[in-house]
This record gives sequence, structure tokens and C-alpha cells, in this order.
Amino acid sequence: MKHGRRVMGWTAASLAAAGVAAWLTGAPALAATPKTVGIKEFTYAPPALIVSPGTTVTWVNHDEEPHTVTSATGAFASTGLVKDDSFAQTFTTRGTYRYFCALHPHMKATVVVR
Ligand SMILES: [Cu+2]
Repeated sequence: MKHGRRVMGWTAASLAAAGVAAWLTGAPALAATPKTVGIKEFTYAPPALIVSPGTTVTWVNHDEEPHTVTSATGAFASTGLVKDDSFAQTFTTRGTYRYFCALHPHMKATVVVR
């Protein structure tokens, strides 16, 4: 646990440094980097994605089987995504967003906006 916290701190410091570098050079801020969740072998990857408010998350289905991205609270819902289909959702409010696949309800994952 202590090791994990140290790694987190290092990562945050590096991201902050990169953000300053991006600001100095006029490059787009890191917060604008698109975030993608892959769906493969009936699994969302990563299972827990942490993003900043305002981030658009894109899901891409890599399976032959159709899947959905369905909010557990009804906050958002994709249609059935066939292979190589994608679904995008922009998260503006901080919180924990659990979602699942309506076709395979054992498939579950989370987006954390903070
Ligand atoms: Cu599914």
C-alpha cells in the first residue's frame, strides 16, 4: 500500500510537470487526451478508468459478440455495439459511474470522474 501511494505521488508529479511543459509550449493540455475503454473477451479494459471532469470516454468493441455500455443509474446507454463499433460519453460531473453490458450483465466496470 505504501509503495502504491508513492507511485501515485510520483505519477501525479510527473503529470503536473508534463502539464506545465504543455502549457509552456502551447501544446494541448493532458486533460484533453481522449480516453478509450476496449471491450474484448467479454471484459471492459481498463475495468476502472479515472478521468477529469469534461473528459470524453470512448468505448470500442473488439469482440465478434455485440455489447453495450449501459449506466447502472440510467445516466447513459449505448445501443448494441457490433465489432469495431464505438460509443462516446462526456463526463462533466465528478462521481463514480458504474456500467454494465445489457446483453451480458456479468460484464461490469466503472468510470471515476474526479
Ligand atoms: Cu456484452
